Amino acid sequence: MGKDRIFAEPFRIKVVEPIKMSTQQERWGNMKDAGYNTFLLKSKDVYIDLLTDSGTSAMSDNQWSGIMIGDEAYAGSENWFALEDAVRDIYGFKYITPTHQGRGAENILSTIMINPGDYVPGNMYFTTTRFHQEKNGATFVDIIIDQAHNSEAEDPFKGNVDLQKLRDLIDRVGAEKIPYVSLAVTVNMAGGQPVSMKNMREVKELCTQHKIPVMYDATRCVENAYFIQQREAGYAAKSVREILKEMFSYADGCTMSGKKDCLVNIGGFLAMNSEELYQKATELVVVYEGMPSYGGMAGRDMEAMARGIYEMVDDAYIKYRISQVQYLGQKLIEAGIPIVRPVGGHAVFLDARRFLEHIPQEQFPAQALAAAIYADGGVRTMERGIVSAGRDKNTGENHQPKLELVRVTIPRRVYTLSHMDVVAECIKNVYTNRQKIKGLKFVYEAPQLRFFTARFKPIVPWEEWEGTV
Ligand code: PM9
Repeated sequence: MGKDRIFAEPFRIKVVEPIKMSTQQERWGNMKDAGYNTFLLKSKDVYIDLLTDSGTSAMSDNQWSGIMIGDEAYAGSENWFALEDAVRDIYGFKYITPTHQGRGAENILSTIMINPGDYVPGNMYFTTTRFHQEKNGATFVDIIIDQAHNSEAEDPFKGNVDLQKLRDLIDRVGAEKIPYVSLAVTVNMAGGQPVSMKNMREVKELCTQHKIPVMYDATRCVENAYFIQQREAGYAAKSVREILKEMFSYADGCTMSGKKDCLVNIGGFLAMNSEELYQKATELVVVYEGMPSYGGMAGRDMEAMARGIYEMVDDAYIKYRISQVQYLGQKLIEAGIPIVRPVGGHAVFLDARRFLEHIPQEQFPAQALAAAIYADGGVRTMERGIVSAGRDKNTGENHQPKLELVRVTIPRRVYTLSHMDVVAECIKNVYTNRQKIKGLKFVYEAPQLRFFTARFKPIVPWEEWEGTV
């Protein structure tokens, strides 16, 4: 966003999808029926859906026209070659294995690279990523800078790796026990925070010295590239596309959830430069995903993704995308709402510890806050705190992340600035009524990735209040 300049969506709206307002009373009831878990709400009962930016993008007319030329041959679809070309062109890797979504790529990568007893360092955990690493016998080691765990620390590149932490791990366990470094650009669980180009270069240099591959989680790499353009010296005149190319020159491969940056509703891939690794990935993709020329995607989905990849690097689009998130963040900052600073790329993250100081972490304040926001304004958000962090695989004890957050996630090209105003009003009203929110306890907890399906009930009844819509 140009300094203090007004901005608007760089598109016109051609098709609309009506959304329904519910009553306050209905929403308190829906929340109880969903066990205070926003994942378990019905979409039809949600007014503004900010659960996730994953698979929720609005596709362009160009992408929809691509859907009509889907080549649904079982093997060798034309759309696969379009997707392969687009990934090679924009991400720069030699070999691409398509998957149905990001975790399909994580499954294959973890299976082919990890041996039991290995350690995988990464810049903060992500739920599905760590799950697949642990399932294959590795221990995840967090090597992100300390500031990333502090919601109030203002740092332009809060996703950076602390190189000393990486060196210490190499000294402690030996490079041969580290199959790869997992580098997320941007870092979802830290608040959508970027990694600087300098840091990527340094991580690669250190890893090269020790013959450790660097694999990116490229899920939101375009957002990372935009932050580099805006914040890192020497990049202001470069396009996001050029910046991406340099970012990937410091990686040996990446996993990708196409459901985010690539502006599609389904799809993903694993990409790499090593032919040997590609051979192994090809052997597994047929087991878990499908032919190496579709990997769980329909031909039409691959075409939409190939076209989305070119749209995502349009500088006007990405500027709008991030500006919309900043707009909401700024409104909340002005209202004195505690949020993660600086505002990240895909979402505004509320700091539930400071929002609900009266609820201890073991009573799931972020879970309770997400439930309250839905009940107030029909706005659906996601817990990203102790529930998402799950349990330690060895001790069975809850992980206790320093960040106890609610993610207010903005889908791409879906909502307008007016929707952001409504969301801000809702969160402000919840803040006013925050003492009425009480802690929760588990009614059901799945053994893995529990946040998706867990059910809760209040420890003491909540005093319900009048909401904003
Ligand atoms: N992220 C999100 O809402 C989807 C549901 S929560 C598990 O943020 C990263 C950084 C992600 C991510 C999904 C995946 C997995 C990998 N890395 O959902 O399997 O944010 O396509 O991607 C979600 P898939």
